[in-house]
Amino acid sequence: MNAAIDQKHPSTRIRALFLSDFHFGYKGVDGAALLDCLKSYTPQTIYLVGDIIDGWKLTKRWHWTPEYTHIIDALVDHRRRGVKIIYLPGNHDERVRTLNPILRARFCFDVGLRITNSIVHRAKDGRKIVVLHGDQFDNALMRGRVSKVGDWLFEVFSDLFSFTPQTASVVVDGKAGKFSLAKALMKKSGKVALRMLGLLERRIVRLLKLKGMHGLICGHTHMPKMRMLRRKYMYGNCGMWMGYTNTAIIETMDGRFELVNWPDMRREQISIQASEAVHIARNYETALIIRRIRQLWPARKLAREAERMGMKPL
Ligand SMILES: [Mn+2]
Repeated sequence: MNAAIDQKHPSTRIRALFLSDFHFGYKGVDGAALLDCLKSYTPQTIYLVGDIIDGWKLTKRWHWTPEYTHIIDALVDHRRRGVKIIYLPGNHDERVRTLNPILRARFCFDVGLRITNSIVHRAKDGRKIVVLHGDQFDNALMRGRVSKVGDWLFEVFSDLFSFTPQTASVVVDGKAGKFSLAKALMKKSGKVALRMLGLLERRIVRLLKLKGMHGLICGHTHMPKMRMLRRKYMYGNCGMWMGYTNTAIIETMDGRFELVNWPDMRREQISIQASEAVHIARNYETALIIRRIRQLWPARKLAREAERMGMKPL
């Protein structure tokens, strides 16, 4: 498959494309399906709804396939054609949230990307849709139930719509630590998982009501969803691109929100070095992005080695 956006490839114009949870660095990413999805649409705006890079995996061990580079190239192609791209970091790529603001601004300018923790998308019919990764709800979920009004008000104001950097720590049993809701949901019994998802939906309704919003689109749970909560609030979950279910949310030109899915197109995963990943990039922005990813999440072994030799990792 040619990585360039093929002019002959029929591409549907849409208002917005919402994608989350690519987890680059994880070995089961369905890059072929994701690339096909990106080539199938010409959106006005692309929202990357977090966990695009799996920094937790990358720092353990560098894993990159040629498809990752092609996907970033395809995004850059869109950008060059005037598509707005907004990146909302998640808990697996949380280092983007804590990036030095000056560095971040410079990088965003260089690659034509906007990075923010949450944003309001205006639907065609005027509805205000909050877009964020979704780990912002984790602390509340882990406590088991929504606590006193004062408590959640404080959380809503401090966690969401804030410019303060957030880290991916969640308090579990009194200890702050890295936490993956998607994993927790998989491990819990069906009943407990359902209760947690129910709780999540209640939290969402509260937030939307409080903020005067009409809907929310997030990722994080890896469970694709498109439904109305209390018949009033739209809740969309982008799902993931880690095989089995490949899903995205689109807003069509006439303003309908739809969950779309792609078949499993996974092929054998070839792992390439960072230098090779940069080398095969067609756009210089792509090379810049991959270099920045490498800097943000250096593999531990490599970082140690570079330090020993007095070098900065690529
Ligand atoms: Mn997540």
